[in-house]
Amino acid sequence: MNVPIKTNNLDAFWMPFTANRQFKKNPRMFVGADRMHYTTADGRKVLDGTAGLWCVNAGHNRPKIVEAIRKQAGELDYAPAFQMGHPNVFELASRLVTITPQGLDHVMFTNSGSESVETALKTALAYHRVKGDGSRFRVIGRERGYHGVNFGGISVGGIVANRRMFGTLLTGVDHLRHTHDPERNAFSRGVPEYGAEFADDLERLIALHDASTIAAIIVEPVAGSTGVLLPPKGYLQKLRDICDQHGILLIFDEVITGFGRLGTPFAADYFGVTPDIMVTAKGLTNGVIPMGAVFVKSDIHDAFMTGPEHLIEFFHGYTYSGNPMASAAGLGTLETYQEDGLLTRGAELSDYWADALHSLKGLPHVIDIRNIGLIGAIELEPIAGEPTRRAFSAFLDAYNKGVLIRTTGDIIALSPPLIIEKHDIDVLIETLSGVLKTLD
Ligand code: PXG
Ligand code: PLP
Repeated sequence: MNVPIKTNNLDAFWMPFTANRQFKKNPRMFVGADRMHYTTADGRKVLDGTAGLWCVNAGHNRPKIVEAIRKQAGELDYAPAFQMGHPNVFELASRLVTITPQGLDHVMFTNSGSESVETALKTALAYHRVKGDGSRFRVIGRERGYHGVNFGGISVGGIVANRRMFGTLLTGVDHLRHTHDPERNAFSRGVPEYGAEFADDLERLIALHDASTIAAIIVEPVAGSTGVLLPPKGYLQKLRDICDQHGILLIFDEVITGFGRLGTPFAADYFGVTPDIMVTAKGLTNGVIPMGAVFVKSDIHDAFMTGPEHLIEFFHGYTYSGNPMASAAGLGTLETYQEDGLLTRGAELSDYWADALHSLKGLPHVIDIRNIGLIGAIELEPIAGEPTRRAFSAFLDAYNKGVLIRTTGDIIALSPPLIIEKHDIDVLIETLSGVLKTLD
């Protein structure tokens, strides 16, 4: 039987993290993209102030990436991920570990940030177990943390709306307090001065649970999704020290901060603090083909490499782990980053970026502005009784005025492609200024 295809029916697709009914009444469709701009279905150009969803770090339609994917599709479309290999994934892994912080010398591939988080948590638990330290079964996250949407990730995550519908989640999880302290730190330029002591909250959890039960803690070095919360000066080093003292693994979730976002290859480089496990995705392939990567220190990897050689060392992996198309996109992306110097370009622009953002101080409803590398956030006073409405109006107005921004709660988040030029920053900020001036 032929099923008639009804075109332009928006009903079937249940969109992710979207106000579906609002969208479908008034759809916003992109049909093209090049470098800093999207093209809408009605032919308008929209400046990409968010690098897609924090992932298109090299900008859109980059020839090296496009060509790598085209070529790969015609050569080797898929190879089994388990017990078989293909050259590109080994090349990608080898090249990646030359740019990761020292010691993070082994990498497992996934297909998203969420899967990378699950992989990291499972690796941490299994590591202690293979070392004969199986009583370390707890994982610690942080309030307001975002670690994707799978069960492990929402268990260690701390965004209430992403957790409350989903039952008991993982057991044996606890949370550090978050680091947001607007009374002391509002309108800080870059990393805030106050709050290193928030890391002592880990000591509280250790006193409660005993270190011998804790496998790992996972934090975003800079919390992105919750609305850009920066670590206070000295905070991450303090976490590192406490973890070292107690044999707890430190996991950095660098899904957003990885691949040049802060003006260094990784946030670990920016802060001079190296985790034991580093979770990435997004910028790894410039967002073009889904892929994530989890980097681990050699002693973690080596702890698994025991026993008879014909046996599988770690019972974990995905059908598409390191698949040829994603690996090709990854190689094309790394080449593009290298050619354009994008992993450090943010450092050159970050002062200009900070000045531009902080020029919005004093506009109506603006209660805080935060910046680091090429990330920015503008926090708005919520409309009483109607949280998120004000920022969502700003999002719609900015889109109509030709600029794509992200909002989370009543916070506007910005994270443009790292190829952004000063004149693009001017357009972005001038447009936003116009939006804020007319916002209810
Ligand atoms: N960890 C972190 C730190 C993230 O930011 C994930 C894990 C999950 O990645 P995947 O690929 O499974 O989505 C993320 C993703 C936003 C926004 O604007 C943030 C993310 C994704 C989409 C939108 O807040 N972060
Ligand atoms: N569900 C079923 C029934 C499967 O067979 C598989 C993989 O073989 C999965 C889920 C997991 O899929 P993936 O490896 O793409 O994550």
